[in-house]
Amino acid sequence: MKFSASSALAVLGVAAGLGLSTPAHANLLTNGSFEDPSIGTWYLNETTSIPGWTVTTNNVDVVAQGYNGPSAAYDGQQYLDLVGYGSTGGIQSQSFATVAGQTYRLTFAYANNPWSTSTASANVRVQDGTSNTLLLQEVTHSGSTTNTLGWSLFSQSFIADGTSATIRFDETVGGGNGGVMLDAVGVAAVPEPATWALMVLGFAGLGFMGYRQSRTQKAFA
Ligand SMILES: [Ca+2]
Repeated sequence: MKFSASSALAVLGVAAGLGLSTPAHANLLTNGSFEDPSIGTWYLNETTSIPGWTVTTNNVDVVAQGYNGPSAAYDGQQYLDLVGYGSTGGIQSQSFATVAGQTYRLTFAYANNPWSTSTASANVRVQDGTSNTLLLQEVTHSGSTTNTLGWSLFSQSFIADGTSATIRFDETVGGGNGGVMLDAVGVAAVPEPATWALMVLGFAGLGFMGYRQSRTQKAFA
């Protein structure tokens, strides 16, 4: 097949029309970065009510950057301490729509409460609409300080088996002042092979157009 700039444009047009022109994936979670509501610098909000989330065990802390010394949030100005007042804590995301058989990627940043010398651990679990577990893993963190929380990054994929799913976090190790810190929780669909094929075609077309342009410029140089 002869590949022309116009056919490259057609491929790009098709890809764009299908919403596949960029590999950027929309986060299916609301308030995954715990920025809503803004609680102001230097404050901590011990709460059982966070937009987009249900507090399932005890209470949790939404923490504003600056409260734990100069250490920074991973994303934005606020993050979550999975243990509020007490020694346990848990949260569950709102239900989000899924397509059975589609692969999704769960990503988040985690650290541990810098005021404790204890290691902190939490279970992260993805459940389908009937509470079957699609992904279960324990994350463990230590060494966070008030200067730097030393955020670690979690990234695991799961395959949906129904029309909805939820993410939940449950503190397992740490106790009072030993909570796991969470930020930038996101879920996004992983592009399917067909999508990648379209994008590769699109990029090939762009490369070819660049080649044609440079040849044209040379011809006029
Ligand atoms: Ca945040």
